[in-house]
Amino acid sequence: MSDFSLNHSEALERIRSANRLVVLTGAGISAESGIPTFREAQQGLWSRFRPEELAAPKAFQEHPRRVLTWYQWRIKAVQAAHPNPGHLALAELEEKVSQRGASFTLLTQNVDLLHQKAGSKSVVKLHGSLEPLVCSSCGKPSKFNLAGWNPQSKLPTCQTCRGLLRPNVIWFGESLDPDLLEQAQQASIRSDLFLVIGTSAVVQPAASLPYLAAERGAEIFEINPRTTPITSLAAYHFPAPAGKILPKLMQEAYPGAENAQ
Ligand code: BV8
Ligand code: ZN
Repeated sequence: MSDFSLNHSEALERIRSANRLVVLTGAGISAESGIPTFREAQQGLWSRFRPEELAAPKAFQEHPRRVLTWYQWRIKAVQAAHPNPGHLALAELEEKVSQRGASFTLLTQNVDLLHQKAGSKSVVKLHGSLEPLVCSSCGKPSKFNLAGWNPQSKLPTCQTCRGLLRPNVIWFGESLDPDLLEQAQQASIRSDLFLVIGTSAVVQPAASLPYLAAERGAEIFEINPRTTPITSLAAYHFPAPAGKILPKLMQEAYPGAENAQ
């Protein structure tokens, strides 16, 4: 564990006084909502596949039924899930930061829309969202309900061009939306405080964003029960689950905050 340059009260002061606060979240912030993290999503039935072998265009071309069944399993997990105190605390933090005229940007790698459900407003969905499905040929969004699809029945197709429907996510080997990536990079470069929460920080180009921030002098805080490549960059590492530590941080930084535990 590398030593951290800030003590706890200094960390709280930074959160209270940041002018341009950016947060990058990964699957870990949804773990306490019962959604398996990306690495854990390879449980049981899926354990014989690596995420890169399911969340990729080649997998969809060669085994569309397998890929859609995996996404159906993930969509059902998300439909059964609710925002946890970590999501709610981030929505509260955004409100507090905006109230004092400072800027707050939430960059998420997650595709479960739980930040939006928790009330977060300025969310940049770097990797898209599980629904609505879109046509893999013409890109048209579809209202098709994958959760209710029978995996033994015919593959869902586009009503306009008969192309196969797919989740509206960015797969490995697919480029992120250039405008969203630019927005995320600009926010990171301008940030003075950058929180990295619940990500193993291996997937590019999202994992490069904290480095962009640090290069320009931003302070990096990390919330993760484990260490990651980012930990060595962090001025402060909270080695705890986000759903526990974020409400606590909010309570300490803003006594009387709503979502405190
Ligand atoms: C691209 C959507 C250009 C789909 C996902 C360098 C530059 C550019 C690209 C690459 C590069 N090097 C390699 C690449 C290729 C690739 C890549 O990064 N590969 C990795 C494996 C090395 N990148 C791409 O393909 C990207 N495209 O760059 O386009 C291009 C074009 C053609 C050819 C080359 C390049 C697209 C990447 C996006 C992929 N899509 N998701 C879907 O969800 O189905 S990525 C997916 O995996 C997630 O969205 C997420 O981003 C990632 C998983 O990461 P995490 O969120 O961190 O989750 P993980 O389970 O790993 O970790 C959870 C963490 O939480 C752990 O640390 C754990 O300790 C912690 N935790 C657990 N519980 C808690 C907790 N923390 C807090 N509280 C808790 N309670
Ligand atoms: Zn179509």
